[in-house]
Amino acid sequence: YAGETRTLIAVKPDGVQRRLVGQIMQRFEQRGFKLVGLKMLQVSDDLLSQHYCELRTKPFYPRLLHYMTSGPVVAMVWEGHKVVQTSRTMVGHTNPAEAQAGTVRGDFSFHVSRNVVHASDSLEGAQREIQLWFQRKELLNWDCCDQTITCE
Ligand code: DGT
Ligand code: DGI
Repeated sequence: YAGETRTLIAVKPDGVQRRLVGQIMQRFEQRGFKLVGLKMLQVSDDLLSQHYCELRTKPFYPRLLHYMTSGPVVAMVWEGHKVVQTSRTMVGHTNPAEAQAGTVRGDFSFHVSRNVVHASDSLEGAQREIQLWFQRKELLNWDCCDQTITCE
């Protein structure tokens, strides 16, 4: 299972403040994905400027930085078959007003400025973000006891 797809999921400060961490993690666990990295951190401006490099020129960028540094974030790396695209589906549309019920954003939020969770949006993005947020030694390779049950 080395080389299996991985993605970065982060519970943003509003999600931590609202005590949604457990419920969000539970959704990824029950879907069958494997947790390979987990930490709580106060995110730095430097990390965010790299993480959101494509949004640096947006009018809402200063507010986005302020929000993302307003409290702790819980960052995790999940592994599994097509985990990047499946977790985007689980997280829902960037704008919670357009997110389907049953998604994290569709169930727990209503405004784009406080959308509870981050999920990498492409394979390349996921690789870049995981390297940015986690050191190699913080990611664990381990055998999940159900991995021959949940997929071929
Ligand atoms: P504007 O000029 O007020 O229409 O909005 P922009 O283009 O300066 O900034 P943008 O793209 O963040 O805002 C789109 C709309 O969403 C805008 O009407 C105001 C609302 N909005 C976006 N982000 C936030 C936010 O963080 N807080 C609040 N209160 N409203 C926001
Ligand atoms: O990958 P996503 O988080 O779904 O979406 P993105 O990379 O386009 O945007 C990153 C974050 O920026 C998003 O989770 C919330 C914030 N954002 C996006 N559009 C707006 C915004 N924040 C505000 N305040 N206003 C926006 O229009």
